[in-house]
Parts: sequence; structure tokens; C-alpha cells
Amino acid sequence: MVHQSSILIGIVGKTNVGKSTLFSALTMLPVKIENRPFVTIEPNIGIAYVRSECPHRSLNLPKCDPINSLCIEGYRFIPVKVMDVAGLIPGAHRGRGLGNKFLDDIRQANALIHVIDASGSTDEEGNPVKPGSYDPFEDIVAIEREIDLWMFSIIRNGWDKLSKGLDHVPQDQAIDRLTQRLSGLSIRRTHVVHALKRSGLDTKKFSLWDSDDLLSFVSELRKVSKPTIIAANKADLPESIDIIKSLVERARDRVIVPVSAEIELALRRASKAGLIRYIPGDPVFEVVDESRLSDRQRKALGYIREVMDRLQGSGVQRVLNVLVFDLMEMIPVYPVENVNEYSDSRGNILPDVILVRRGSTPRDLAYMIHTDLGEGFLYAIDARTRNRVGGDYILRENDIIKIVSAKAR
Ligand SMILES: Nc1nc2c(ncn2[C@@H]2O[C@H](COP(=O)(O)OP(=O)(O)OP(=O)(O)O)[C@@H](O)[C@H]2O)c(=O)[nH]1
Ligand SMILES: [Mg+2]
Repeated sequence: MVHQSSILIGIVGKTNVGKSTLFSALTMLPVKIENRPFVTIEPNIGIAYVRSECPHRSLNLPKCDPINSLCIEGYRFIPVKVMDVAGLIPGAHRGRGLGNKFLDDIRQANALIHVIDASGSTDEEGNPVKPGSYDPFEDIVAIEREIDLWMFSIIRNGWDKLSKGLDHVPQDQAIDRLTQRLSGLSIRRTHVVHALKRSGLDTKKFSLWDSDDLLSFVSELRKVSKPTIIAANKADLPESIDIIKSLVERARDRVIVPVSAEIELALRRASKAGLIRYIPGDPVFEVVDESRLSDRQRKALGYIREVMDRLQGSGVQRVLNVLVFDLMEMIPVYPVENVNEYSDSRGNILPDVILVRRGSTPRDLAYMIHTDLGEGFLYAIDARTRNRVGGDYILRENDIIKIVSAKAR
């Protein structure tokens, strides 16, 4: 089996906005959920799934045999790791609330889901208030700033010494060293290059950077190294409608997706209990047997249906898919051994799927599967066309690829 690339997505946001509810809906893991601030202290880690068309459908194969993923009615569900952490409040870097030290838990995150309470029913401190009485736009800005200040505090540590050294080596080496210094934050060289340019600091001597420079650098670094989607949660509450409209207008450079974590959680529970048929990400569900529902269940499902009509689903799967496929620019690729059967050596059809960055090549794919496979890489075969492709071929979405390598796996 090919292990899934280790994508880690951090769930962040103000306290009491529904982070753990979203986590639980995504992973089906039971976690503590309460309507008060600072319920989560220790991080929760679990597996969520992005959803994409399984190629077995378009190839008209009767079935597939997924091993590192799931296939439900023609949709491939591809695992990614998600992590739910403690909530923040503005001023966390000064120690307000729980502080922001626990953001250390998401150092390794490759992307973030920033959850906000789009119904406006939690105040600045995360206390419950009347829906519609608080403007969550403030939270978007404040939480982004807390994350910037957290990164700032990490890079600030030892900066004076580091920056003097950076001045004395060629820019290329300086970038390497800076990348090295930030590698614990899951930051790559291209991120550093990009952030230097975006902050206009690529021509300024490192030792001359002041705090504002450093802050604008980490802010650009955050945007490029941790692509973020805003999950406008509690979109089931009617107060969210106007708030989300106004958020979309004011926060134009952010991607905002309305969601109801609570409704997704209810759907997955009802589906697990056999009450409904629901494939995560579908805009609708089906009741298995109306006569088996209690009055309460019927009423609850009726309400859920109304909300889903309005949001075209719960929005939860959409958040994950847009983040991984659009903002992180990943594509699914299927490695196989046998190009005639689209199978592995044991005859399993389309057993594994790997998420790769757009622009990746078969050689990159080989390295992701195994270092030996990458080092011995000779060429690859596109199983759909049976054409040989070179190591520089750019992989496309849902490519089915056999790697031919001089070194056995
Ligand atoms: N109406 C509605 N309420 C929700 C939704 N998601 C979460 N909630 C409620 O919001 C409250 C807080 O949920 P949690 O998931 O514990 O929030 P959190 O962000 O993890 O909070 P902390 O861990 O304390 O920072 C609970 O009462 C949830 O039931 C939603 O989609 N709609
Ligand atoms: Mg929580």
C-alpha cells in the first residue's frame, strides 16, 4: 500500500465558534463540544477525507479496490490529517485567554481552516450572546494577527544574530539558511522567496529590518505557507445570512465558505445510525424508512433539509475540498503496476491515490512513494493512453501512472 502524503490541516479560530464540532463532523471522532469558551485545551488529531470523482467510473470499470482511501458510489474519499486546537481570543499573544502558545501545535500544518461564528452569537471573548449582535469580521482580522504575532515571536528569537550572518552570504545562501531556520513551521524555500518579494524586503539588508519589516515578512509567509480558508460556521442560523453577505464584501481577498458543522455532524450520526442515506458532500440525503423515525427525528431532519436547501449541503465537505484542491492546488493521482488492469501487482484495481501539488512530475510522484523508486526512476506510463511519459511530464488530475524504476520497491 502507498501511504498518503502527510498533509496536515490545522483548525484554528476564536474560542467557542465550533472548531471541535467541525473536527468531529470531519473525522467522526467524539470530542468535547460545549457552548462556553476554552473547552478544548489539548489538540485533537484525526483523519478527514477530501472527495473527488473516482476514475473507475469514467473508465467504466465495474468496481475498484481502494486500499489507502475509500470509494463510495463512485466518489473517492482521500485521507488528510486534521488537527483541532484550543481557541484564541484577541490579545492572545499578550497572554489573554489561554495565550497563543498552543499554536505551536499547528507548526507542521500545511494549511488552515479558520473557523468563525458567522451567526454573530459569540462576543470577542467567545461568550454566548444574542445571534446577530457581534460582527465576526473583527475576528477574521484579529485571529490572523494573532497567528502573525505567533510566527513573529518564533522568528524574532535569535534574529539579531541570524540576520547579521545573512548579510554576509550571497542571497541564495541567505534564503537557504532562512528556510532552514523556519523548516519547523513547514515552510519551504519557495515560500521564503515569495514572502521576501511580496513584502518588498528582497533588496533590504537583513540586519536593517525593523520589527515592522519582520512582521510584514511573517504575514506574507503565513499567507503563502499556510493557505487558509474561512469556514463561516453556524450558517444554519438565519442571522448568518446578512452577516456572510457583508463579510464577503469586506474580506475580498479571503475565501469564505458558509458551513454548518452542527448539521454535518447530525447528518453523519444519522447516517451511521442507519436512519438516512447520506454521502458526505451531497446536497441532499434520503430517509431510509420514514416509519422508523420518531417525531423528534422527523422534525430535526426536516429542519436539516431546509438548511441544506439554502446552503446546498452542509458546506463542510466543500470547505475541505476548496482548501485542498483550489487553495493548496493539490491533485489526485493513481499509481498502478499493471496498466492494462489499472491494478497493483496483486490485482487490486486503483488501490491507491496520492495527492500531489499541481505541477508535479512522475519523478516527484516516485519519490513520494519511495526514495528508491525516485532514485531509480527511468520513465512512467500513462495507463489511459499506454504512452510512455518522461520524468518532466506534468501530472494531471486523476492520472493513472505506472512508474518504471531501475530500483525495485
Ligand atoms: N447553530 C450552530 N451551532 C454550532 C455549530 N457548530 C458548533 N455549534 C455550537 O457552538 C458551540 C461551541 O462549539 P465547539 O465545537 O465546542 O467550539 P470550539 O471552537 O471548539 O470551542 P473551544 O474549544 O472552547 O475554543 C457548541 O454549543 C456547539 O454546539 C453550527 O454549525 N451551528
Ligand atoms: Mg474546541
